[in-house]
Amino acid sequence: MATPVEKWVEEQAGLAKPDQIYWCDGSEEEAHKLIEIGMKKEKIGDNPIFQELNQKVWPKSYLHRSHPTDVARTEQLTFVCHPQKDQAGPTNNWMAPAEAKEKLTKLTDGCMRGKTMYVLPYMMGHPDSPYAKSCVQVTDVSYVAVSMRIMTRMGKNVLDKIGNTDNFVKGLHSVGDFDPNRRLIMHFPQESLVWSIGSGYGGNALLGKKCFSLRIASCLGQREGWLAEHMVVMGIQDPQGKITYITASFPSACGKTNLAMLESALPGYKIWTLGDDIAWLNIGPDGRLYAINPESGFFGVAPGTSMKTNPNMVRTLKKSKFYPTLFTNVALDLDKNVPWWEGADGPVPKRVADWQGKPWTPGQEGKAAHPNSRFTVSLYNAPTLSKEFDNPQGVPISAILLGGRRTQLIPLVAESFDWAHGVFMGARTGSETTAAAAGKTGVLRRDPMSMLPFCGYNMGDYFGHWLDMGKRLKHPPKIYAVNWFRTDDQGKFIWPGFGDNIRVLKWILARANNDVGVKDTPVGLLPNPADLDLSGLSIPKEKMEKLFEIDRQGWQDELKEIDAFLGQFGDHLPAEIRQQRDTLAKRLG
Ligand code: GTP
Ligand code: SPV
Ligand code: MN
Repeated sequence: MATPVEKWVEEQAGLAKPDQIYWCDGSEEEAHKLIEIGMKKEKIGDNPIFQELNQKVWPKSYLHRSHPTDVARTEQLTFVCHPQKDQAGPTNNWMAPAEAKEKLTKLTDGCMRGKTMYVLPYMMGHPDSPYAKSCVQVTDVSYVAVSMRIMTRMGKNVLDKIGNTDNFVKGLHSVGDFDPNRRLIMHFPQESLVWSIGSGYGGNALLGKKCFSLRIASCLGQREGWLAEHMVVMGIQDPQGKITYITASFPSACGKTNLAMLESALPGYKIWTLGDDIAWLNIGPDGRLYAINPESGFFGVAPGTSMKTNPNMVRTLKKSKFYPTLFTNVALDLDKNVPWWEGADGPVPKRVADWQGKPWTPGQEGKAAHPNSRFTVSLYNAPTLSKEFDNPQGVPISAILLGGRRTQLIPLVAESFDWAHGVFMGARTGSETTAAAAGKTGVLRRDPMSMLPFCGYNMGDYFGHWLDMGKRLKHPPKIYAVNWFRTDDQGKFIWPGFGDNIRVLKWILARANNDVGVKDTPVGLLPNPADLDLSGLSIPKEKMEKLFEIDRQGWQDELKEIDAFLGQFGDHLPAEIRQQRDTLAKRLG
């Protein structure tokens, strides 16, 4: 008798009609075989899927060039297909499930002819974790199969775990013909199914990542009483050796990876990494909030990564424990056969091929590396990996940071008055768009808890769920709004950021221990200037003041934008959020 997994795979194969089906076991040996296939057999246009890089300088590393139209998440082609539109809310694209499936079925019919269907059994979370979920994705490209081995815990054992049950999250993926007009990423929360056609790009194609671990998982979390968040999970070790765990949300390409593994600018402090993109937050038996990272790899932004900004990531990429490491859409130093990107260490190489393989010279129009070029590398390579990473229970969280990319208005750090105010801070968060999603960059939009593109249900209800979580927590973590991105009159970042962000974290630790007081302002509790450790920095006093100024007129304008955004949710917006909004208006005067 076929198991439910086998039956489901057979059905998908019946529709996609691959030449053969290959069940992946997740082993290193298999990864070598898949890379070999990607170098010699599978192609995108004329490009092989993988190109070997200089193994002496970048061990176990391969270059992948994507289809030129397929370089970022495509939010306009992403749908959440609840039975009712209202369940998706005003911030998601919605289509009725039957209509969505009809469209997808047409696009999928025969799409794997002449190809291999890879079956990927994988876990999100440690297999022993009560919070982990078993999943199966099928795909038709070696790049996705290999990426999933890095990003998730993939292996035959997952099939044993699922056994004869129907208890697994389903992912049907095909790159189709890469035609953006025939590209759709659709979610069916009721069936724990993701169906994605026409893209091989990270968030569109590695279905364990945003599609399952955020969009579908957020729906599960709402039903089951937990949160799926676009957050870093990290430990901060102080000079006494005490480790405090926090989570932090920032929108795509706004600093999570950099924060998650920062090298402290202050002596005696050390960061331990558990995750750089996704956190699942559950209430533990002791009434505290516990976080796990369901992933096991980084899919990080390459441009800007260097020994100066993120030395621990450079070390991670050059370490060779886990096979393999992938570079997608970076430029290539043709003389050395090593990856290169804007903001990399050292001088610009003499002969450069851009992300599409064309000759590139400095000063010409367009970047050499795609602004959203990325690396895919195992978390187990990271020198900062926390010893708690494989702890099935996760780590207890003492503070939650909610960030955004704001050149003006939002202070460097503000503590919320209480949990409900913190939820409002998250709900009102705005951020400028980045290259992580297709479309214009630098456009200010509301991005509550950095979840705008990832919340799988009505965001009004999502705010309500956050409020509920706070009420169920015996010891709710403190919530902080942060902003590393304020600029001066010349448009330069005022705050040095990166390793210097430890200074803000140090203040947050001091607050967690009730060691320092605060300044009460209309928008939150700000540090007293003397309590922020600026030793070794030389930021002029008036610039530091700018980082904490309360611009009342600016906030009035902000309030209008907040109102317009929150107004969309109608009855779904919790009364407590309205009250928080009114309190802010009153405090601003
Ligand atoms: P996703 O993987 O897309 O979810 O993004 P992420 O939040 O992990 O983004 P990442 O850490 O890779 O951020 C990349 C961008 O943020 C680059 O442009 C960095 O230069 C910039 N960045 C990160 N940290 C800082 C900081 O502290 N200050 C400033 N000014 N820029 C930063
Ligand atoms: C993001 O865009 O937030 C990412 C990359 O982390 S992706 O996997 O494409 O979602
Ligand atoms: Mn992300």
